[in-house]
Amino acid sequence: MASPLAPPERVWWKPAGLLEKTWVRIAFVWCLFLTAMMPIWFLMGKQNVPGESYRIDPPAFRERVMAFVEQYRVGEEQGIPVVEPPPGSDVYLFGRMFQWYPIVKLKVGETYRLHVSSLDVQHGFSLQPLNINLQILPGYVHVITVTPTRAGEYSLVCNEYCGLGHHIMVSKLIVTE
Ligand SMILES: [Cu+2]
Repeated sequence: MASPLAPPERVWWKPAGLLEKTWVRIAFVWCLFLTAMMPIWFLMGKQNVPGESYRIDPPAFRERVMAFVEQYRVGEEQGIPVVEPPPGSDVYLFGRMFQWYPIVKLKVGETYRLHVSSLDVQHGFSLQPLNINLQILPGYVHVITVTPTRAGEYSLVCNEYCGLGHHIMVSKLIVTE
Protein backbone atom coordinates (compact mmCIF):
# COMPACT_ATOMS: atom_id res chain seq x y z
CA MET A 1 0.00 0.00 0.00
CA ALA A 2 1.24 3.48 -0.84
CA SER A 3 2.31 5.67 2.00
CA PRO A 4 -0.29 8.33 2.93
CA LEU A 5 2.54 10.86 2.73
CA ALA A 6 3.24 10.10 -0.92
CA PRO A 7 1.63 12.55 -3.39
CA PRO A 8 -1.30 11.12 -5.39
CA GLU A 9 -0.65 9.92 -8.88
CA ARG A 10 -0.45 12.84 -11.31
CA VAL A 11 -3.11 12.44 -13.98
CA TRP A 12 -3.83 15.91 -15.37
CA TRP A 13 -2.37 15.12 -18.79
CA LYS A 14 -4.63 12.12 -19.28
CA PRO A 15 -7.87 12.67 -21.26
CA ALA A 16 -10.85 13.78 -19.14
CA GLY A 17 -13.41 11.14 -18.33
CA LEU A 18 -16.85 11.07 -19.91
CA LEU A 19 -18.53 12.34 -16.74
CA GLU A 20 -16.19 15.32 -16.44
CA LYS A 21 -16.59 16.20 -20.13
CA THR A 22 -20.38 15.99 -19.80
CA TRP A 23 -20.43 18.38 -16.86
CA VAL A 24 -18.06 20.83 -18.55
CA ARG A 25 -20.44 20.87 -21.55
CA ILE A 26 -23.48 21.39 -19.35
CA ALA A 27 -21.72 24.25 -17.50
CA PHE A 28 -20.68 25.84 -20.80
CA VAL A 29 -24.19 25.71 -22.25
CA TRP A 30 -25.55 27.15 -18.99
CA CYS A 31 -23.04 30.04 -19.24
CA LEU A 32 -24.22 30.79 -22.79
CA PHE A 33 -27.84 30.66 -21.65
CA LEU A 34 -27.27 33.03 -18.71
CA THR A 35 -25.26 35.43 -20.86
CA ALA A 36 -28.04 35.51 -23.47
CA MET A 37 -30.67 36.03 -20.76
CA MET A 38 -29.05 39.29 -19.62
CA PRO A 39 -30.07 41.29 -22.72
CA ILE A 40 -33.23 39.23 -23.29
CA TRP A 41 -34.47 39.86 -19.74
CA PHE A 42 -33.56 43.51 -19.98
CA LEU A 43 -35.82 43.83 -23.03
CA MET A 44 -38.61 41.40 -22.08
CA GLY A 45 -38.68 41.32 -18.28
CA LYS A 46 -41.70 42.66 -16.46
CA GLN A 47 -39.42 44.08 -13.76
CA ASN A 48 -38.59 47.10 -15.89
CA VAL A 49 -40.27 50.28 -14.81
CA PRO A 50 -42.05 51.61 -17.90
CA GLY A 51 -40.21 54.84 -18.40
CA GLU A 52 -37.59 56.97 -20.02
CA SER A 53 -35.01 59.46 -18.85
CA TYR A 54 -33.24 62.61 -19.96
CA ARG A 55 -30.62 65.01 -18.65
CA ILE A 56 -31.21 68.45 -17.18
CA ASP A 57 -29.40 70.95 -14.97
CA PRO A 58 -30.77 70.83 -11.40
CA PRO A 59 -31.50 74.62 -11.35
CA ALA A 60 -33.44 74.30 -14.64
CA PHE A 61 -35.41 71.37 -13.24
CA ARG A 62 -36.17 73.37 -10.11
CA GLU A 63 -37.56 76.17 -12.29
CA ARG A 64 -39.70 73.65 -14.19
CA VAL A 65 -41.14 72.24 -10.94
CA MET A 66 -41.82 75.71 -9.53
CA ALA A 67 -43.69 76.72 -12.69
CA PHE A 68 -45.70 73.48 -12.52
CA VAL A 69 -46.58 74.13 -8.86
CA GLU A 70 -47.54 77.72 -9.62
CA GLN A 71 -49.87 76.56 -12.40
CA TYR A 72 -51.83 73.80 -10.64
CA ARG A 73 -51.55 74.50 -6.92
CA VAL A 74 -54.73 73.64 -4.95
CA GLY A 75 -53.53 73.75 -1.35
CA GLU A 76 -50.74 73.23 1.10
CA GLU A 77 -49.80 70.67 3.74
CA GLN A 78 -47.09 71.36 6.29
CA GLY A 79 -45.54 73.98 4.09
CA ILE A 80 -45.48 71.77 0.99
CA PRO A 81 -47.83 72.76 -1.84
CA VAL A 82 -50.47 70.29 -2.97
CA VAL A 83 -50.81 70.22 -6.73
CA GLU A 84 -53.62 68.80 -8.85
CA PRO A 85 -52.59 68.66 -12.50
CA PRO A 86 -55.18 68.04 -15.23
CA PRO A 87 -55.66 64.36 -16.23
CA GLY A 88 -53.17 63.16 -18.78
CA SER A 89 -50.61 65.87 -18.09
CA ASP A 90 -46.94 65.92 -17.26
CA VAL A 91 -46.14 66.05 -13.56
CA TYR A 92 -42.88 67.48 -12.17
CA LEU A 93 -41.49 66.47 -8.80
CA PHE A 94 -38.12 66.86 -7.14
CA GLY A 95 -36.37 65.44 -4.14
CA ARG A 96 -33.90 67.45 -2.09
CA MET A 97 -32.46 67.29 1.39
CA PHE A 98 -34.90 66.50 3.04
CA GLN A 99 -38.21 66.67 1.26
CA TRP A 100 -40.17 65.66 -1.82
CA TYR A 101 -41.74 68.63 -3.58
CA PRO A 102 -44.65 69.07 -4.23
CA ILE A 103 -47.41 66.73 -3.04
CA VAL A 104 -49.25 65.51 -6.13
CA LYS A 105 -52.92 64.65 -6.45
CA LEU A 106 -53.87 62.28 -9.28
CA LYS A 107 -57.11 60.74 -10.52
CA VAL A 108 -57.93 57.04 -10.83
CA GLY A 109 -57.89 55.76 -14.40
CA GLU A 110 -56.00 58.73 -15.85
CA THR A 111 -52.49 58.43 -17.25
CA TYR A 112 -49.77 60.83 -16.15
CA ARG A 113 -46.11 61.27 -16.94
CA LEU A 114 -44.16 61.77 -13.73
CA HIS A 115 -40.85 63.58 -14.19
CA VAL A 116 -38.71 63.00 -11.11
CA SER A 117 -35.24 64.32 -10.33
CA SER A 118 -33.03 65.52 -7.49
CA LEU A 119 -31.69 69.00 -6.80
CA ASP A 120 -28.70 68.00 -4.71
CA VAL A 121 -27.61 64.46 -3.92
CA GLN A 122 -28.78 60.97 -4.72
CA HIS A 123 -32.20 60.09 -3.31
CA GLY A 124 -34.36 57.01 -3.53
CA PHE A 125 -37.89 57.45 -4.85
CA SER A 126 -39.87 54.73 -3.13
CA LEU A 127 -43.63 54.58 -3.51
CA GLN A 128 -45.28 52.43 -0.84
CA PRO A 129 -46.99 50.02 -0.50
CA LEU A 130 -46.63 49.55 -4.27
CA ASN A 131 -42.88 49.16 -3.86
CA ILE A 132 -41.93 51.16 -6.93
CA ASN A 133 -38.29 52.13 -6.44
CA LEU A 134 -36.08 54.44 -8.47
CA GLN A 135 -32.63 55.91 -7.95
CA ILE A 136 -32.96 59.68 -8.26
CA LEU A 137 -29.81 61.52 -9.30
CA PRO A 138 -29.22 65.25 -9.78
CA GLY A 139 -28.92 66.04 -13.48
CA TYR A 140 -31.07 63.12 -14.63
CA VAL A 141 -34.85 63.01 -14.89
CA HIS A 142 -36.80 59.78 -14.72
CA VAL A 143 -40.12 59.85 -16.57
CA ILE A 144 -42.53 57.35 -15.08
CA THR A 145 -45.79 56.76 -16.90
CA VAL A 146 -48.47 55.87 -14.35
CA THR A 147 -52.17 55.12 -14.42
CA PRO A 148 -53.43 54.87 -10.83
CA THR A 149 -55.93 52.05 -10.34
CA ARG A 150 -56.93 52.58 -6.70
CA ALA A 151 -57.75 55.70 -4.74
CA GLY A 152 -55.91 56.44 -1.53
CA GLU A 153 -52.81 57.99 -0.07
CA TYR A 154 -49.53 56.41 -1.03
CA SER A 155 -46.40 57.03 0.98
CA LEU A 156 -43.42 58.44 -0.82
CA VAL A 157 -40.23 57.82 1.14
CA CYS A 158 -36.56 58.29 0.42
CA ASN A 159 -34.81 54.95 0.54
CA GLU A 160 -31.30 56.12 -0.24
CA TYR A 161 -29.37 57.58 2.69
CA CYS A 162 -28.92 61.26 1.81
CA GLY A 163 -27.86 62.96 5.03
CA LEU A 164 -28.83 63.66 8.63
CA GLY A 165 -32.50 64.35 7.84
CA HIS A 166 -32.93 61.31 5.59
CA HIS A 167 -35.42 59.65 7.96
CA ILE A 168 -37.80 62.63 7.80
CA MET A 169 -37.84 62.69 4.00
CA VAL A 170 -41.39 61.37 3.76
CA SER A 171 -44.17 62.61 1.53
CA LYS A 172 -47.22 61.22 -0.15
CA LEU A 173 -49.02 60.84 -3.42
CA ILE A 174 -52.78 61.29 -3.32
CA VAL A 175 -55.06 59.39 -5.68
CA THR A 176 -58.73 60.36 -5.84
CA GLU A 177 -61.76 58.86 -7.60
CU1 LIG B 1 -32.76 60.07 1.83
